[in-house]
Amino acid sequence: NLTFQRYHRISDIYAYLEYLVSKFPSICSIETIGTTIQGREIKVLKISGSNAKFGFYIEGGIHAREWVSPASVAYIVRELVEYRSKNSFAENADYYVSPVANPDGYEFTHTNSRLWRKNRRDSTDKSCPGVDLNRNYGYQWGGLGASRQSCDETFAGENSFSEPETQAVRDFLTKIGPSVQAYVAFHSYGQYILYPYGYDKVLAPDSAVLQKLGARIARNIKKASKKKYKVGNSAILLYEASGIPFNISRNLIKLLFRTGGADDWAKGSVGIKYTYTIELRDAGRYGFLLPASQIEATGKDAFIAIKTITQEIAGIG
Ligand code: 0X9
Ligand code: ZN
Repeated sequence: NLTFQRYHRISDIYAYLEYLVSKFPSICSIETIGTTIQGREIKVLKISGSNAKFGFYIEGGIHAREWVSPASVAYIVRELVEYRSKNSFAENADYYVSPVANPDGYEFTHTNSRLWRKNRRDSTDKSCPGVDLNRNYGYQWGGLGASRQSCDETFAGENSFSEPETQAVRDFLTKIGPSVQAYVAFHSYGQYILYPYGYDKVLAPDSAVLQKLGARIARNIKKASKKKYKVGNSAILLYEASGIPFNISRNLIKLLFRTGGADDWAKGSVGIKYTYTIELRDAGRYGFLLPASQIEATGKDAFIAIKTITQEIAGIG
């Protein structure tokens, strides 16, 4: 079992998944979808619905330092499995849950450097390791907002899908295929519900639907916790949030778009209709260093998002 009173190492999180499989073998199974550069497994927990009509992919921890993301995804898993009887909406979907999409980076933030973001790829000159996995996906890869320099926090990698961590997700989603109708990536921080695209200020198909559903998620969270989440297109909303005026130099604009994101790929290449990136708590006071006392409440926000999206797709909202 897992406590939500503190942040956990990856071994604890994986042990919790294994525990669920042993205790609930009829609904839970684990697939190792890949291996990281340092040899760690990338695991996906499948939670099967008795009346499943679609697949729902949930990703946490692609950015190493955003600790509340894997913690909140683990919280979601507990609700969907251990408290299943009071969450009957979950029978409508098969959930595929990847709590730690960047295991090497996540462990590095525990052992070496708390604010590390990227994976642990060695750079060619060895001085600046790490690729930003959320700039390494193959939709509009290598454009604005993704660096070609290995020392940068947003280094996109040598090529799209150059990293085993992004290859694993690509191959797995390609394999499970068109049944997947929802993709949610949890990040922190800022309290934003973002929908594609992020590579430029352009709207993806179904944007009106995503805006409306996003607003419903935000309303449900506010009802439950009083916390405010802003909803909008990724590029436009984050641009506005930066407070930078629109008539600025191309140099600055470059910093505001973000190409090669997992969400843009899920939407643009795979065609997953309900694709969101959700930036969890807080709004900026503690940022990445969110106290563990806020894990439960933040996990609840994340769970409300999963519940609201499932209900919408299943037509039981
Ligand atoms: O920049 C990111 O990767 C995400 N923000 S974070 O502060 N957690 O790093 C936002 C990603 C939004 N999606 C795209 N821009 N594609
Ligand atoms: Zn992030």
